[in-house]
Amino acid sequence: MLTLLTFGPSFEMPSHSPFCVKAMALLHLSGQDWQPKYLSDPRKMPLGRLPVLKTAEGRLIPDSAHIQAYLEAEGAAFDAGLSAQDKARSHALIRMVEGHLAAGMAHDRWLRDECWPEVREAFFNRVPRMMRGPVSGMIRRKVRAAMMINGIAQFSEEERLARLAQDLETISTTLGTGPFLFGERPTAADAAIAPVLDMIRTLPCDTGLRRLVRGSPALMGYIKRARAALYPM
Ligand SMILES: N[C@@H](CCC(=O)N[C@@H](CS)C(=O)NCC(=O)O)C(=O)O
Repeated sequence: MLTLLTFGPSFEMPSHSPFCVKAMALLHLSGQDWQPKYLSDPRKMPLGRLPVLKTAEGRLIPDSAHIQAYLEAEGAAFDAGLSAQDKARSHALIRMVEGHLAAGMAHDRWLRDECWPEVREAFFNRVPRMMRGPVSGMIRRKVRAAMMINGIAQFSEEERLARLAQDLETISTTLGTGPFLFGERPTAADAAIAPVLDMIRTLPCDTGLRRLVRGSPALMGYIKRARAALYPM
């Protein structure tokens, strides 16, 4: 039995990390037997992050892309039937969403004062109440610094939203009439991308980014299909 070391559920999602939900979706699609093990502190993990897959032999595999490669080596064919051109588009889309759109979602979770109280309670609920304020405040300061370095927090609200809207339009255009990004059945791109859209949909406060996703019938329909196919809860 495989064990996925993952952050726990929050905001209608099976984990608060999009990379953990991606790994869950890949495991679900692979048909392998697996179970989640919830952690809140990844510092002792091989890369200091989650998700990490623990194999039946006890090997630890960090990073959702390495987990995907492991499952493929074990026989999963997430992108079966895709042309070389579609595989290239899939790769570029995943990089766009994991490198940019996910940062926009994380920006709204961590840096918006209207969202922060609910995010803090959801993400730090294992920290004793007395310590929750200082611990979460320290981590929030680190996240803010990282988002300035990344650049996502440097833009005005209008500029940031315009850039994120281009990502959403790219996803909608690729989706076309669907049902999934590359046709009739979900592929690795859906496993990586749908959780990020779903996390924008379930942001705990009203943001411009959330309004863009909720205001798109195409994206909302896609998220609903992807939830049912990839991480039924
Ligand atoms: N490239 C990694 C990214 C994983 C990642 O960044 N995980 C974040 C949560 S979304 C993490 O564990 N950060 C450390 C922390 O929260 O302490 C993957 O695809 O798995």
